[in-house]
Amino acid sequence: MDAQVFINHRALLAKEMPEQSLLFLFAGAPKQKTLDMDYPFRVDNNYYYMTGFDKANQFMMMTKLDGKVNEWLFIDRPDPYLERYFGKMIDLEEAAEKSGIANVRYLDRFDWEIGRLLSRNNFKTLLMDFHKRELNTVAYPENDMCRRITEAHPYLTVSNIAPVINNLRRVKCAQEVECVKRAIAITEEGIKAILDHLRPGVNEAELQAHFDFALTMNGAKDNAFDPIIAGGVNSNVLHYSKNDQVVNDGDVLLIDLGAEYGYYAADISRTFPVSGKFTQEQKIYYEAVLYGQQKVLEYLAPGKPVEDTLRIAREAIGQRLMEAGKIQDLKEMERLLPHGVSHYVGLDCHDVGDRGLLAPGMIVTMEPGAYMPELGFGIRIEDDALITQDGAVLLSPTIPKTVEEIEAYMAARK
Ligand SMILES: [Mn+2]
Repeated sequence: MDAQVFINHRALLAKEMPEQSLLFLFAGAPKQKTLDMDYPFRVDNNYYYMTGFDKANQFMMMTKLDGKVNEWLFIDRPDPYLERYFGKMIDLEEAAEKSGIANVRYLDRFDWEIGRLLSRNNFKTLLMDFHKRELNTVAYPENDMCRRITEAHPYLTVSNIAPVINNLRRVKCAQEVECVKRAIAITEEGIKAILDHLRPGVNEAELQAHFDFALTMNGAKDNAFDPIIAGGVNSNVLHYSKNDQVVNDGDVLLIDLGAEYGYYAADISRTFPVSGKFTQEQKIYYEAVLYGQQKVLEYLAPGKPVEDTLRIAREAIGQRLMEAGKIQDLKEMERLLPHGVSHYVGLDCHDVGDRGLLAPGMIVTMEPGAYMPELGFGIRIEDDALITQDGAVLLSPTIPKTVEEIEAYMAARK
């Protein structure tokens, strides 16, 4: 993505900062896995959103003083010893050019910079990004920084900037939409690889391997989340992720997965017949869920509350299932479809921000389902939609979805 994307994000953030405030965002620290090995590092999403940088241990600082905004980025000082082991490190000029941030400094200059800044200016508010899940957050760099600064400057009021950034992240610019579209296109290749190898007797783990292989071969570095690859009764477990069972003739395979591209997620679900043909009963439920998704897509538009998609999906699916004599009362849909039908998609697969009214540039999922443990199968169909000026467009239109498309695809396999 261009530096301009991140410059724009920071300009939006600057507008939301109170006067006389100081703000920090941290890239995050690697997590230890074994003695001298870390887990693969994944940058903090809010930090990435504002800087475009993905290296560990760095941080960004912004100040707003009498209407004037200044930006700093603190990065590691290049070290020939470390470069010998891990490759070339970025220097001040490169970092400034890549981020559009005027004041790039090495981390070892921070104490001097912050001391000078705080002693010469009248700050009132310290803005930190407190969005972590764990209660025991002592180890997070934002906690440590907050403690150090407020101990030396106890007059500062600490405020959480996370909700502000989270709400900014709901509306995507064109380049962000492109990243999600690319993630979806790669996911489509992975789903087709699963379809190509789906047959009775295959293990869910093998299907996952084919998916992962397609992701790598098509330019994705990671899954956006742990894939759900669930055959038969496992399709009723909403967040099944063991993915280690054999799938059988006559069963369905429910997959819910997505590639990550440029740190943006895709989130797609499909339900396929293991044998290549749905049973009559599976087909009735499948087409009811598909109808529910169609109704959700028709509903999506600016100004509509995102929360309403669950009601719309339940009514549409319930109506079809009642016509087919499968349920007697719409109320039964609360049991058949117990989960939400729409969430935002972006840097987080379940993307952040208040769940209010839809607006152009938001990307949301449409993921109705129906789960029937008593029948041995569950159905979920999920696609991602971009909210436009007057409605919504499907971002994943070419992944086989109707009964006819799926059966034709499977029949045409070698
Ligand atoms: Mn989803």
